[in-house]
Amino acid sequence: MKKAQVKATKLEDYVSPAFLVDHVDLTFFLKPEATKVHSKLKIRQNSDCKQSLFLDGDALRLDTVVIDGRVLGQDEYECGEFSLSIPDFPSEAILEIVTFIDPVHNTKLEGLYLSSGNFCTQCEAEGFRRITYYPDRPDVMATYTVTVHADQDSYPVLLSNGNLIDQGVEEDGSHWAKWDDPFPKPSYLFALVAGDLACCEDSFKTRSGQDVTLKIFVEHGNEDKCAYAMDSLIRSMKWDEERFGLEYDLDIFNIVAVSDFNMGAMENKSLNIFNSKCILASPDTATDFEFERIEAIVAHEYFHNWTGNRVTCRDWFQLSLKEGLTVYRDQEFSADMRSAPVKRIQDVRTLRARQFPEDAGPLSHPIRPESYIEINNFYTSTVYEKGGEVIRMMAELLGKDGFRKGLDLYFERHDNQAVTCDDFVAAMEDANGANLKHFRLWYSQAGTPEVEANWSYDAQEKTFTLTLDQFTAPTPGQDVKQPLLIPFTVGLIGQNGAALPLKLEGENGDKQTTKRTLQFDQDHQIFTFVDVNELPVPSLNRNFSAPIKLSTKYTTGDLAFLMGHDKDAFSRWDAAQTYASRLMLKMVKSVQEGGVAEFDSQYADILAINIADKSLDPAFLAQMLGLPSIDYVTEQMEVADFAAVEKVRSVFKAGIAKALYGQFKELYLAGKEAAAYSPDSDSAGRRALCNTALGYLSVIENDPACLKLVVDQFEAADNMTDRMAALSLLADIPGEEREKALKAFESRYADNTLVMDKWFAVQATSTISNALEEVKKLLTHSAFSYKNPNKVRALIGAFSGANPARFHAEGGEGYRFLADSIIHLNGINPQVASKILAPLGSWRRMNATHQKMMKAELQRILDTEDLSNDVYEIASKSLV
Ligand code: B3K
Ligand code: ZN
Repeated sequence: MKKAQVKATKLEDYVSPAFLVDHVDLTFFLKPEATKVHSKLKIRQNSDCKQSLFLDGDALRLDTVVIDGRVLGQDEYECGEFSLSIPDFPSEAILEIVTFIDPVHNTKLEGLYLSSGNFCTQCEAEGFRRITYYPDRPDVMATYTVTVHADQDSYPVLLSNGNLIDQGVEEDGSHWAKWDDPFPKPSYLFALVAGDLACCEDSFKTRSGQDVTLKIFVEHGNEDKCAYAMDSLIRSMKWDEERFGLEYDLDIFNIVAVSDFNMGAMENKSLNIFNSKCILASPDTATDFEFERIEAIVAHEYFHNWTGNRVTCRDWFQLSLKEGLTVYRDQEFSADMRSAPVKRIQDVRTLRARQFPEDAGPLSHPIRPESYIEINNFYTSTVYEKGGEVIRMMAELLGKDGFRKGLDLYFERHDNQAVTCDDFVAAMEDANGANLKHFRLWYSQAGTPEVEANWSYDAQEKTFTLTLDQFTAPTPGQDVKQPLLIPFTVGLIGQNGAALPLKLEGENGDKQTTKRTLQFDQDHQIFTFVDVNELPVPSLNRNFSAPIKLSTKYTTGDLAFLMGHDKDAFSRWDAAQTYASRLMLKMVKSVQEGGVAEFDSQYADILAINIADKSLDPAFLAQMLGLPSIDYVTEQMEVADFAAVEKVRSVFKAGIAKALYGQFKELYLAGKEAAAYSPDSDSAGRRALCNTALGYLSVIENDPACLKLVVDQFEAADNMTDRMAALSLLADIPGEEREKALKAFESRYADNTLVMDKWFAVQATSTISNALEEVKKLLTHSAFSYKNPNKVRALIGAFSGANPARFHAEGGEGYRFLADSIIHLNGINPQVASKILAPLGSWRRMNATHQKMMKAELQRILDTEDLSNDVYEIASKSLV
């Protein structure tokens, strides 16, 4: 295999930098094909022994190297493909380097590149080395001064981090701006933008009275789509002050939205750069889900100013230090802005859909990985979402105030430093006098713990005994697992639905708590509750207190009871998920054994009770009515059969629809009476319920009245949420209406590239049998481009990642299509190529025929000439 020479970076090999940089002075002369970068670094030695100065570089053309004013000869340094090293570097010196780069041909979108003709940057994790030679590692923190020269007509807006301190115009038609960032930062937080952009402006007064100018820059014509992002930013700033006492620290905060971006957004100090998808929204172009996502991502990036920028990571193995913590913070923010239980349910859905499979597959890694080939491959659901869960568990164990004390101490100790996950946990411990030694295992142990809960009730003794067993299956490189400290929140529910008191055996006093978090930290542990006066139904892992897979001996009666009575909204919803999956798996089994898939109408009866309960929040009810995904159900099978689950799920859905036809019609019509569109949480919840009801009605076969409801909604909708909801239902119903709607949508939004992404995705995820053929045709559509990550994700990513039954089609054509796409993208944008590879790695869960086909495609990818490290790492790990 040609890639044998690739070297992994290991956490255990970490050594502190030999040289530090105190100040960086950069001057850019921007030209699309040959930008000149003059870098002036104030460098000092950081170790006692004399060493060479080693600088990272990638795709740079070196012009000059100067030390303290003296130009070096070519024999005084070594310039390799990815480095520049200077032997015998003085203990302190000013190093100047001039390089040239080629932004217009930078299709990797890392470093400095052009998006719709505007210059922009992406440096995390290792993009700065594609701008100039530098010790490109997060533990080298420096202050920056940046001067940007560019043609004034083409690039009237010139931005970088920090404050604008000077600007001017030259006689040759160019102009310049000088920016100064007083906060020391690692190179990955550097940013530069130059372009012809429109600006929306607002302001914020911090708690201590500082006025901050807020600006959002967008391509001309999009000025009317910034209001929600701006409002989200202001609410985030306020929330962070109130919840965590964290204030913004400069007079200016800029956001720039660009069309070509590898991910959602980037938290560069005071100059956040966003994928336009995560900024632009209007009722006519964005769905409620997108409004909510914009709010969360704007908040997430803003929150990084403290958790990530002021205190950053020592090395990339510590990525979860900033990402897990910031995910937790943005989740808490959204929970406060919207319905907290619904937010929790959505977050768990995401965790189960993305992180659980990752942790159960070939790419499983701890939230603090120990080795990587390409760090960009580790911006994973594990590091982010499971990392967020680990922070949440700490907050649960220490309590809200304890967690706040820990965070305060963390900032007090580490402001302006690059630190480790251990430093974070130590601050939590020290601020609370707690011992989190055992808890730390969550950072180093991969895999999702499987917890089995058993119980018994002794009516005579009035005791309830809960027995918990935990097991974590081996993951690559970790054969033996230890028991984790799992905060396991429980409640006991009496027959009439009342919460019973929870008193553990041997406990003093009359604890009257009805909800408590058990510290479950052994392989096998027994908890005995006393004074339990009646046979209860236990409610377990409430609010998803730990990221585990729970198996219980609940009877269907218990599940039905919890679906109607559990006061913990998450557990109430989860009972529905468990119940529905169980029924569907039973149906699959019966089909596989040659029988028929029969719908058990008892499930519909319990949903009917929920629908009739007018005290339920519509957003929550919509979640209760939402069925577990095909992936979620299939994951519980020993050998995955996506086609069977898809079929059974649609029978199940149709069964509910028929049984509750009247209720759904009523819900739908009641929801439709709502007032004019507003993106707020309550209105969005009403729409979610209404569209869920429509979703059920749409699967009632041979009922033209139902189909008409969908078509009418599509045609009459005054907002994108309703229009898109109807379109995605129509996309699953072959026929004239489908084609008509897709055409109408296409011509209405032909000029809106973001909306066209939705049009691509809705076709890529359609359940119609020839979805792949359609996707292939769409590759030649004028709005599609392999160079734009959003387009690739909307069409290729959505097909392979969110249309499991078509992707795993019998003949293997889905696999071939994905491999072809990855091979093509490898030469354009390796980061995007490797991000869509994961579905091919799930071969172990398939039958032998599929396994063979999937492995062959992985091998074909590995045999590709000039394979990037990004793709090589994921493909090779997926194949073993
Ligand atoms: N920190 C960035 C992600 C960078 C990804 C680099 N491949 C956005 C975020 O997590 O906020
Ligand atoms: Zn982040």
